Amino acid sequence: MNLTDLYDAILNGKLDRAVAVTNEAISEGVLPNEIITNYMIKAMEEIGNRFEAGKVFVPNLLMSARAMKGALDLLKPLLQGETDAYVGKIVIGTVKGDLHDIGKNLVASMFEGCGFEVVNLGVDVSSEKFVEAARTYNADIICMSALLTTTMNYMKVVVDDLKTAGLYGKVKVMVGGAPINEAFAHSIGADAYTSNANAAVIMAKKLIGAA
Ligand code: B1M
Repeated sequence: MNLTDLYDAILNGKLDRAVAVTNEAISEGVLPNEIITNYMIKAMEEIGNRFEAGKVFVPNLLMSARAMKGALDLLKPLLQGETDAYVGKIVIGTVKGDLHDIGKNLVASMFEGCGFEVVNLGVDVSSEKFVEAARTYNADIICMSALLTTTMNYMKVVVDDLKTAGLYGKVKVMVGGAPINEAFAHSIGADAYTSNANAAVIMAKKLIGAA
C-alpha cells in the first residue's frame, strides 16, 4: 500500500480508489491523523492551487471533494481522543454564503471524538440560526468556518448579533478556515482562532476550562 496513491486519487477525483487505499491504510494501522494531514489535505491544497492557476475547474474541485469525503467518512469513527467523558456543547457551521464543509466537518468529527456534543448546522448558516442554536442548545462554544474571503466578514455579523442577544461573553466564539488568522479573529471579537482540527479541540477545552 502506497499512501501517495491516496493523494493521487483525491487529486484526480477518484472516489473508489481513495476509499480502497484508505481502507488498506486503516487495516495496516496507519494513524488517521497522518492520513488526513499528510495526504488528504495536501491533495485538496494542490487541487486548490491548480484551480487558482486556471489548470482545473469547478467540476474537478467537486470530484476531489467527493473523493476526500468518501475517504474521510472511513476515518471519522477512528478520530477518537483519549476520553469518552462529556466535555461540553458546541454549535458549528459554515457561515452564510459559503458552501465549503469538508474542513468544518473534520473539525466537528474531532470534537465528537474528544467528548464534545456537537450540533452541526451545516453550510450557508445565517446569523439568526447561529444565535438561535446557541440559545436553544445552551452551547458552550459557537464555531464558525469560512473558506472564502468574501464570506469571512460575515463572522463579525454573528458576533455582533450575539452581543445584541446578550449572549456574547456567555458563549465562547471560535473561528477557523483557510483565509482566517489570529488578527482577524481578534478584530471581530472572537475568543479564539485555530488553524486546524487538532488545535481546535485543544483550544476549545482551554476556553471552557476543561484542559
Ligand atoms: Co472552493 N475555493 N470555491 N470549492 N475550494 C477555495 C476555498 C479556494 C481557496 C480555491 C482557490 O482558488 N485556490 C477559493 C477561495 C479564494 C478566496 O476566497 N480567496 C475557492 C473558490 C473561489 C470557490 C468558488 C467561488 C469557485 C467558483 O464557483 N467559481 C466556489 C464558492 C462556492 C461557495 O461556497 N459559495 C467554490 C466551490 C467549491 C466546491 C463546492 C467545488 C468545493 C467544496 C466542496 C465542499 O466543501 N463540500 C470547493 C473546494 C473543494 C475548494 C478547495 C480546493 C478545498 C477546500 C477543502 O476542502 N480543503 C479550496 C482550496 C484550498 O482550501 N486550498 C477552495 C480541505 C479542508 C480539510 O481544509 O477547509 O481549510 P479546510 O479546513 C481546515 C482548516 O482551515 C481548519 O481545519 C480544517 C482541517 O485542518 N478549519 C477550522 C476549517 N474550518 C474551521 C473551523 C474552526 C477551526 C478550524 O472552528 C473553530
